[in-house]
Amino acid sequence: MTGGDIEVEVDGRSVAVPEGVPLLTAVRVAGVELPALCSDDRLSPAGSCRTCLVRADGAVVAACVTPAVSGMRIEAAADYLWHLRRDTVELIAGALPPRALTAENPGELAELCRSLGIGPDAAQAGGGRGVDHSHPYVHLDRDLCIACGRCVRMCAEVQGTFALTLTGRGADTVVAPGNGGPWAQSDCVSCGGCVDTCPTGALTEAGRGRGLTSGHRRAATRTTCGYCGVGCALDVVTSDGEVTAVLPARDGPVNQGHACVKGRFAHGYLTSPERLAQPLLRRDGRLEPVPWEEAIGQVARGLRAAVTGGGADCVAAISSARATNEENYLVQKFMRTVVGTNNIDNCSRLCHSPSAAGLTASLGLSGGTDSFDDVEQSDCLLVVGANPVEAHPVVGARLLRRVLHGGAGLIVADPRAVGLALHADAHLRPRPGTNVALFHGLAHILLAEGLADEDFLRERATGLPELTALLEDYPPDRVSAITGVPAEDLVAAARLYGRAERPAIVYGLGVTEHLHGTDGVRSLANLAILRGAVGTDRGYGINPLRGQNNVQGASDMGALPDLLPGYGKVTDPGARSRAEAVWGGRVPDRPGLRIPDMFAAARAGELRALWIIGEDVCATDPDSDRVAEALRACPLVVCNELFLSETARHCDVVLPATSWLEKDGTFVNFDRRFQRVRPAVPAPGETRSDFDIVRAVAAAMGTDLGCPTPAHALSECGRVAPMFAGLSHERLDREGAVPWPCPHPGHPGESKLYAERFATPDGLAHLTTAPYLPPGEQPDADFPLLLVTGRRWAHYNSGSMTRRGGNLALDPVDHLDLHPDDAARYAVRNGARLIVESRHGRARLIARVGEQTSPGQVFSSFHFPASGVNRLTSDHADTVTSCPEYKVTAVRIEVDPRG
Ligand SMILES: Nc1nc2c(c(=O)[nH]1)N[C@H]1C(S)=C(S)[C@@H](COP(=O)(O)OP(=O)(O)OC[C@H]3O[C@@H](n4cnc5c(=O)[nH]c(N)nc54)[C@H](O)[C@@H]3O)O[C@H]1N2
Ligand SMILES: Nc1nc2c(c(=O)[nH]1)N[C@H]1C(S)=C(S)[C@@H](COP(=O)(O)OP(=O)(O)OC[C@H]3O[C@@H](n4cnc5c(=O)[nH]c(N)nc54)[C@H](O)[C@@H]3O)O[C@H]1N2
Ligand SMILES: [Mo]
Repeated sequence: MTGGDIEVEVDGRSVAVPEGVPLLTAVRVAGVELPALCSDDRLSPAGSCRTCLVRADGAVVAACVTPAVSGMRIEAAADYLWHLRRDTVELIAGALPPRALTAENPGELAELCRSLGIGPDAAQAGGGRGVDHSHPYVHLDRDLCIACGRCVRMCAEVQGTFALTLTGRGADTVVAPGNGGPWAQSDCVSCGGCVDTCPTGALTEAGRGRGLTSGHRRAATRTTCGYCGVGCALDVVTSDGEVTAVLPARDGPVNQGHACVKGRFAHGYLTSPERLAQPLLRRDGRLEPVPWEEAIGQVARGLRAAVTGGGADCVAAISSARATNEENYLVQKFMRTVVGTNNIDNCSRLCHSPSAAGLTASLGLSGGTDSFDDVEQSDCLLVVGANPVEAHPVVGARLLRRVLHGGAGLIVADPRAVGLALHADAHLRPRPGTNVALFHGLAHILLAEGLADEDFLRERATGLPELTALLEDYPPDRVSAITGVPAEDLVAAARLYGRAERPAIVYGLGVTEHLHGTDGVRSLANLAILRGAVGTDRGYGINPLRGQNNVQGASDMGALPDLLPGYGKVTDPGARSRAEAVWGGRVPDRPGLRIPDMFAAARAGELRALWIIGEDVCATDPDSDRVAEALRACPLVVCNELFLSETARHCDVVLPATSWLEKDGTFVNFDRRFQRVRPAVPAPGETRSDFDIVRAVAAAMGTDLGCPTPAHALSECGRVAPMFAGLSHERLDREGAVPWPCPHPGHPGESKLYAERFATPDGLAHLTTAPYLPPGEQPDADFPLLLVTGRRWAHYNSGSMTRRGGNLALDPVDHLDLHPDDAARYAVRNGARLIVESRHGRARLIARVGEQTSPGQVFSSFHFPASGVNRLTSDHADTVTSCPEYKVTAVRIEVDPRG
């Protein structure tokens, strides 16, 4: 018994439980399992099905909704109670058609009936209420619905979407989408939670995922999702070498049984007829299938010729944040030791490179400061320039839960009315590109109102006098003029953050993808430092929602032009010699080219070979017409791809690669956890893993790269990078997830950073005094609207995987969101075909009129390369890291005269 526990008696046995828990819990503690068809541990109790009847202090009650009171005497196992419960279950089953209890429908109700000796003939109802099969992934059979409401509560309480309701009366009550129309047109975001909790099979996964038994689940392959950086643990059920279903793991450390439309359902790409199955080689201008040996030979000869002709720095590679740690480790090792150049980068450049640079400068390490489990405990969440409801849905759902049910305050800073903003205590809508002014404005108020932690600032931080002087220029009225955020909202938000006991900052690309993205990250970190809310028990620091499944890992592994595995600088002789000792070769000491510099070098005729591994640069890099120009100018362009992407079309050699469901290795998620990736299905056609491809190219160039398996590669990486020395596949197989830094095998990893000191050279947190500077582009008379680009929930980046499967039905095109005022001004109807032009290029998008964006601002996704959104974006980039200014482009729109 612990403090706050009470004692109750269950069938004569005394048990201790926390006061107020439902009797169902107490009975389970006593070892009696009750049927409970409307109950799910993750949901609030409903007490609607009456199958968990017990007798408590003389009265028969539903155990799931009756709170335990000290000294209560509960009867649970008596025969007469089992009869009562059996009768109730029989009554429920009797209202269903026979198919409810057949072997093809192995749900919780069917299993319960079997265990209670209720035969299939108990279900005799006629049915006739019909089905809703409008949705690509979730199917409803109304006749099997017992109106237990689990799906409705799942949608509201776990997912936070509120898409479902119960309609009808009495025996006709049935689940329905809240909009009253078909499921496919509802607010459902296809997380699959309703299907998971449905006890009867009324809600099932469409297609092969129907009718899974516990046996299927036990035989599943545990892996880590290969879409975004949340790092959901998934159990992949297969049959005949194909994926049948992907189930979120209940013991997944981040997802805790939840998933989203991508990880759970977007695996149709695996078997797409467009999937590349053979290497392709350009001959007479056309890409033609060739045997592997020939393709690899061509790449090896091409790379050697480039080095011979122009030196090692004429070769560059872009490694993939979609690929594993081990693959990224090997790619950078190949470039540094076999080619002899530091020209290696990854898509972190386009994404959170300002986080890496900014957090390192302010606090010392290139990662978020706290685990998400801790962040979730915060009493005040400041979510800045991130839209987790769409881009990190499992995190979005957890944050929403904390706000709606856990009492945390929420401040959202985003120009758009994103999902979380609807539930925020304060929603600040800065003009895109004005973050630095916004954060300085908040800092000004923290200082002015005495909300800074003076002891912390004295002992653990540096730069306060300089910052105090700078902040004089950022009083609320001036900041309001720059950002457009009303001064009183600034004050309200600063007070919420400033007075919270344990505030946490969570942020996204709305901070980084700007001309002054690194200044944005650093001035945001200022707020946590001012409050002493980082590296202490007085807050949960500052945490980027890293984007790709393994973008943290790709950088951790040294797929960067200036940094080695574990973030040793290539210019640091100590770091180089540690790597050289393990690799047995010289490591070049000159930092290499960043992605945009690679393209510039190609256009200038200075790059002779470029190897692109899993990035569709022609679709997703900015000013994409100029990217295509760079590829055309480069004599040898090779890519590893799943599909004939926009980039692959420009390549000389295309190597068909395996994807996350087909390979072995590890990913690092957004809160720095290493987790295992395991092949669930065999590699299709002649595809090979990026790991094997890099090794084969090295072998063809006469070098054995070592690391015969991914497990060897991670171990070797631990020898180069002390912060990963404690990690191995074997350990991760045993423990599931381990965060870095993890310096030795017995070390648990540090989920919270900087408890003792910051990892900066002087051990202090560094406040920045970077002033606000305007964004690279401004609207003017010719280009009067400000375009922000970003994500939609159903698609993933270039869309190469999510466009090939059911997600296409959920969201078939890139839309341009615009405010009704602008729609009226430019005579644009909802759904109109638009031509959008910037100073750099032109795109075609479908108008969506609504109030999510402010007047004068428009928003579009970039998930359909054919729409050409990245033709619009400019080559302005963060002045520190070259991260593109994707979030600010001046555009004009017109309705396409062709209709
Ligand atoms: N469904 C889906 N999920 C994804 C992805 C996907 O493509 N689709 N991609 C993954 C990747 S690679 C990444 S990096 C992450 C990105 O995840 P997020 O960072 O959440 O994504 P974005 O939608 O690009 O941008 C976030 C927000 O920044 C806001 N914003 C723009 N400018 C400003 C500004 O000046 N100030 C402030 N405060 N906010 C601003 C935008 O309005 C937008 O809502 O998502 C990952 N998850
Ligand atoms: N306008 C605009 N553009 C943006 C952004 C924005 O906010 N606005 N965001 C930027 C950001 S944050 C990012 S991260 C980039 C993402 O841009 P990309 O990295 O180009 O996008 P992805 O679609 O994730 O995937 C890249 C390619 O890798 C392939 N692939 C998937 N898995 C594997 C694998 O295991 N091996 C190999 N070899 N290939 C694989 C896919 O088929 C796909 O073609 O986009 C950037 N572009
Ligand atoms: Mo990203």
